[in-house]
Amino acid sequence: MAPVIEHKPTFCRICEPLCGMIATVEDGRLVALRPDKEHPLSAGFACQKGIAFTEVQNDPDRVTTPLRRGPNGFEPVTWDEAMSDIAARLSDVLRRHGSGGVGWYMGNPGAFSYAHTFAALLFTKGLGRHGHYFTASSQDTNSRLIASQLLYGVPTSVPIPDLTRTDLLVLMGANPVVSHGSFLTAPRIKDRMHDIVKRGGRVVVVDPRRTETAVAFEWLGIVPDSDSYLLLSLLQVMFSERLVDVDRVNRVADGVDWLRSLSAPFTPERTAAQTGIDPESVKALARDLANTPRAAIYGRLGTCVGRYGTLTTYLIDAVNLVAGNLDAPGGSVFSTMQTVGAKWQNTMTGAVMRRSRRRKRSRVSGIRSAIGSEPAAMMAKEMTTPGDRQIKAIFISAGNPVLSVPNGDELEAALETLDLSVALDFYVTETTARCDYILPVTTMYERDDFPYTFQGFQATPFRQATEAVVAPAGESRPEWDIVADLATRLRRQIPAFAAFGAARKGLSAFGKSLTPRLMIDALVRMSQGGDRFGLRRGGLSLRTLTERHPHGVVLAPHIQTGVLRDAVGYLSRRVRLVHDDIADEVDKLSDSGHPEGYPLRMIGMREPRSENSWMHNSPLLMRGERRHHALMHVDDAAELQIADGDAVRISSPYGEITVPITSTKDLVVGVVAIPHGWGHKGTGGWQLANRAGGANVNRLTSSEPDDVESVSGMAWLTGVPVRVDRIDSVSTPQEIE
Ligand SMILES: Nc1nc2c(c(=O)[nH]1)N[C@H]1C(S)=C(S)[C@@H](COP(=O)(O)OP(=O)(O)OC[C@H]3O[C@@H](n4cnc5c(=O)[nH]c(N)nc54)[C@H](O)[C@@H]3O)O[C@H]1N2
Ligand SMILES: Nc1nc2c(c(=O)[nH]1)N[C@H]1C(S)=C(S)[C@@H](COP(=O)(O)OP(=O)(O)OC[C@H]3O[C@@H](n4cnc5c(=O)[nH]c(N)nc54)[C@H](O)[C@@H]3O)O[C@H]1N2
Ligand code: SF4
Ligand SMILES: [Mo]
Repeated sequence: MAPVIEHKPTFCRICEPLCGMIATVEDGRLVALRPDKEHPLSAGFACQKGIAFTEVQNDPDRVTTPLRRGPNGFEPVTWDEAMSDIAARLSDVLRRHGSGGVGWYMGNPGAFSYAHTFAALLFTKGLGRHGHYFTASSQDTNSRLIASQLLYGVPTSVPIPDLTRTDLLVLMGANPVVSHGSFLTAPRIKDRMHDIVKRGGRVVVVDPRRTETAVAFEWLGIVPDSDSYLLLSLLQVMFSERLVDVDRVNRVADGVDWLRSLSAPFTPERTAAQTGIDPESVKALARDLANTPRAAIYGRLGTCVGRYGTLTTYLIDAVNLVAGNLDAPGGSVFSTMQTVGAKWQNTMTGAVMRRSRRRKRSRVSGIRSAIGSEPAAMMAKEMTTPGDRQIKAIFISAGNPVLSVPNGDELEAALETLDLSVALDFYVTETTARCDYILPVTTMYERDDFPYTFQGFQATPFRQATEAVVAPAGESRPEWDIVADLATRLRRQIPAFAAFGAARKGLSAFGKSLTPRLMIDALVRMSQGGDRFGLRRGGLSLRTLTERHPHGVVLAPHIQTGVLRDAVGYLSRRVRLVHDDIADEVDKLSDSGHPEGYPLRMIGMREPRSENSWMHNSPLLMRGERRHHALMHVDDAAELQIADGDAVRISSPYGEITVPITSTKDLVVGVVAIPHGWGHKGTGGWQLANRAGGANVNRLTSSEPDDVESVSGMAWLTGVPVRVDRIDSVSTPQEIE
């Protein structure tokens, strides 16, 4: 019989542009992915990772049955065996330690599945008040979210550059040519940036590395972790040269004078020593930002993961505000879903989040909760530090924290001390290999989806939803189903789960099941373009989206501006600039010394053919014997007599790794760039990844409470002091100390 071949429009959920894809499905099996030419925004673009996902989907190393770890390694078990043992052991932990004995870590791919996000929340909130919740965000975005909470009263109001209209885009600590944009959903982002130049505008990249983005546009090199100094100087120049329309700013914000005094000491002449940027360039940039009618400054990972991530992010927004670019066309804008009642939702969310921050602190570090989560850098210590709320059972979904969180070795060891550890993943990784169970989950093409998390970051208002394009492989299950199963098994013990079970039962009498899909459908219907449950003919619902707009639909050519009052969650509806946290961070700037013996600074580097740690098993992406390597400036390499390809030892005060060096002129002198997500070492089942190996850069980063950014609990991942030694000349670690 001839095979049945179908071509199904859907979209990629590896990274944030969510490029349109056509999935070729042959007899129910995904055999190819190609870019969707009919997608209004990605218009026939997809990157190598997106195409290579077929290899993940059909990977022979993929886990498709539940695995239990025994004395001889992992062995397959039935779902029922796995779930009843997990439920029994979890019950036991709950009985003995309460909800404070349980933790959940949700990694980055979790954010791309609305049902997964709901599942993790249902579980941790349902268990009780004392549970521990960690996410990849404390290595990624929490400083951004907390800066928003301070300024606008609500963490989810995050301004993005108005990419399609701006004439001056200043990128700080972002490399969208490789990352494809983050906290900024804009397919073909490189083309959109070239459009800026084509219409006579500029793109300026402030980065310690002359990145792929900087090469294509203008580069302003900066010393790692010194962005706060640069931003304070930009403010200082704007105020002192009277480039600020103070009345206009006063109309929307409280504390402009405070901000002026805060920045006053930081003249460009004073901060040049820290940033390495000459004062004239700083002044020119300040003038351009203030005088260009459509200008925006945008920061991302590089500005979020330094020692002052919240301060830096706050200052980015402050510069946008003071320069007159916040909430203005072509400036830094709020891309909202325009949901009915959003203003009051922001007020409520803001109040809840601020309350949770006042009340909840990380047990080990004392750091306040950030959007309901704790710093993942503390996860290992939460497992090993005795006392009330010590973690005894952990669930890890869509994450590889052994490679992604500071001090992976510590976490690896801590996992072995637990009473129960369960991974929801489709690979045996450096992390899941340390768990008692691996529960096989569906991939993105095996589930329906609506990219809820990214709606607020759309550079062009857009909606797309998808049904699953293939059935789950083997015995894989969606995360939601796994959590719902567990909740049912624990319903006698946990009141919230009993209520959840009752609600599910009640709804099933009406032929409906209680799923997150119901909520997402309601959201689509009540937001921009939605059908308002039938009140607006031709409007959108999840069903009409997938049926009538399989390639997605653009809702408006541009983001609406003039929405600041609604984006603000404070009842005053005004931006709040005055914060003790910010003043304290500015005070700390001056005592940020550099430990002796570590003259260089480490930064991260994303690669076009990696996605954090989890795509190194794809032959397409690993072709050409790809290996892990670090970049160093030619002058630094010459001084240390390091030749290209030499393996070197890189040490920080916290640990050391060995990695080959490639020298380059595209770095600020004194900087070493090292990609993360490597360090596959054979504990996992991904054979190709293991052969490629590499080093875990998070051996160089610190999980000490004092090294975590104190306002938002962010891991400190950039600007870490390091030294580089030739292998033949390395002294022993004791001598280094
Ligand atoms: N190909 C690929 N794409 C990805 C990913 C991937 O692993 N591979 N990961 C995805 C994820 S999870 C995320 S969060 C996004 C991140 O998206 P981006 O933030 O755009 O990506 P990064 O490459 O991490 O960019 C950070 C930049 O900051 C610079 N930098 C480091 N320290 C400093 C500093 O102190 N100051 C300044 N000004 N710059 C600094 C680095 O040199 C780097 O160029 O990318 C996503 N896209
Ligand atoms: N030094 C340093 N460390 C970093 C960074 C850095 O730049 N430098 N970047 C940080 C950032 S921005 C991030 S986001 C984190 C990422 O950190 P993590 O999210 O902890 O790790 P990932 O490598 O993204 O691993 C994702 C895991 O999810 C699995 N997976 C993929 N899709 C699904 C799915 O649909 N469901 C489930 N259940 N599992 C799935 C994969 O197999 C893999 O095991 O790393 C952070 N760590
Ligand atoms: S850029 Fe990101 S979303 Fe687009 S195809 Fe590549 S991995 Fe997928
Ligand atoms: Mo990330």
